[in-house]
Amino acid sequence: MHGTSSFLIVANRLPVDRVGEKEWRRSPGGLVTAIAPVMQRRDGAWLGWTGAAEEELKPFDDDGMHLIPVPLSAMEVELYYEGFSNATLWPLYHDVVATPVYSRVLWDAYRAVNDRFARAAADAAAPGAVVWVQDYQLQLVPAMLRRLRPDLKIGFFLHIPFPPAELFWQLPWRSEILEGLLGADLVGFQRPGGASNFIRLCRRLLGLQYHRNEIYVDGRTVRTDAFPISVDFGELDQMVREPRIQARAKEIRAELGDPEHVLLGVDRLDYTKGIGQRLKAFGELLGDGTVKPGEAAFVQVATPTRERVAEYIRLRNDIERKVGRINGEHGMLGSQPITYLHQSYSKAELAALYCAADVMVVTPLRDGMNLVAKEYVACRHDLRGALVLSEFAGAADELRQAFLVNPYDIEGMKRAMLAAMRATPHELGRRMRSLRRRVATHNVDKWASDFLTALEEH
Ligand code: GDG
Repeated sequence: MHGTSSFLIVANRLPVDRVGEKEWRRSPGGLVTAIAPVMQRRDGAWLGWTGAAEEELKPFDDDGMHLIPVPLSAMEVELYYEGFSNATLWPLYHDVVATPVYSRVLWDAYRAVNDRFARAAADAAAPGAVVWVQDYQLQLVPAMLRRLRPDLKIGFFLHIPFPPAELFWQLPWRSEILEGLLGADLVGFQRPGGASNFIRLCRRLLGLQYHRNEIYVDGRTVRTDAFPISVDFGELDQMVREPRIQARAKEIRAELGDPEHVLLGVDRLDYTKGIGQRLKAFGELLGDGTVKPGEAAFVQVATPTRERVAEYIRLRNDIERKVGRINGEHGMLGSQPITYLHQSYSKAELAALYCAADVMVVTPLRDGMNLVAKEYVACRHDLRGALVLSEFAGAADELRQAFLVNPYDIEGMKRAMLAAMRATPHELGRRMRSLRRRVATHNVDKWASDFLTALEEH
């Protein structure tokens, strides 16, 4: 049995969020923007979970896209999504910055849900269709799908880092995950390092032969490569030229008391993002008198995420205690050095925040790419503003003119934040011009078309 879609995206989540009983809104994020035109051109469909447990919905059309919901029970949300995806794979793939949970119950749920996605994809795809599977929640889908539908062209892209062999080795189901990925014709990573880790593991763990970036398995060739994801540069660049965004940016600075320096962090409240480390560095700058109270304001947007996973509950308590301590020690009546916002915002408000910030502080301990860094660059056509960026973000490969830091080195971060605050307009302009050149020419369209071209040429 086969379906009619000649282009299929398979992802954990559908690209829409529910806004009413039967209404949906396109979720923010570059992936949808980049892929939507391809979907429209090729009679495409998107297969994924709606985000609500125990919900069985028929396929529907929204915003010019054909959407195929895959249901998850409440138990599966707990075991497959919060469990194996976010308490096992997520920390393991991010340098084990939190301890991964290894549990056979979680693994069984992961396998069962991957199997359901593979079957749904096999039913929806037309003969010879191109199927593009996304991210760490679905690493078994490529092989499961190939068994059901050997006629398909299957691509896989991992949005998070792929760890070195020394760490991946811990996973009790390490061979199964590799074999799952090897079902694809093309396996894409954010950085070249991810691709070489993968090749090395296939050789050492499965004894497979390879040549350059091609692995030989069961008489097939699997290609692997880096495809650094990006943002919709044009859309952001245009949006921030609107007077309402510029006016809002001014207003934000005024609301903060018009300090000399506004520093900004925007992250999901995730332990990989190095939020605690950057606040500690900022707190010490205030503590040792290098930065005077009132001279600088730090705005930290920490978007709620994975709120039922134990590590995230711990992290939230830890960050909120840190913010309280720094504000308690260095705040004044009516003015606090850190504005902490555990909320999510509209795209327009985020863009205004980017425009209001003199220093964007992006200091993950490990990050596949980090789109926030690229969004900031896309928003600064005024060539002002400094980007402080962790060497451990994929984005650091491309954004060489940022103030690069090691987030584990608190003194180094203090120096970089200070250098960013004290840089001359001339230096900032020189750096920002070069950063913008990179993001403008390597935008999210290029990412999607590079991947799909490589897949189709395979
Ligand atoms: C994973 C990988 C990789 C944040 N708060 C709000 C909001 N955001 C948006 C940002 C940005 C996105 O969410 C976050 O993307 P990042 O890339 O920074 O990080 P992850 O969520 O961890 O993403 C990462 C990415 O996948 C893509 O491959 O780069 O390495 O970990 O776009 O702007 N958006 C809105 N309101 C918010 O409050 N509207």
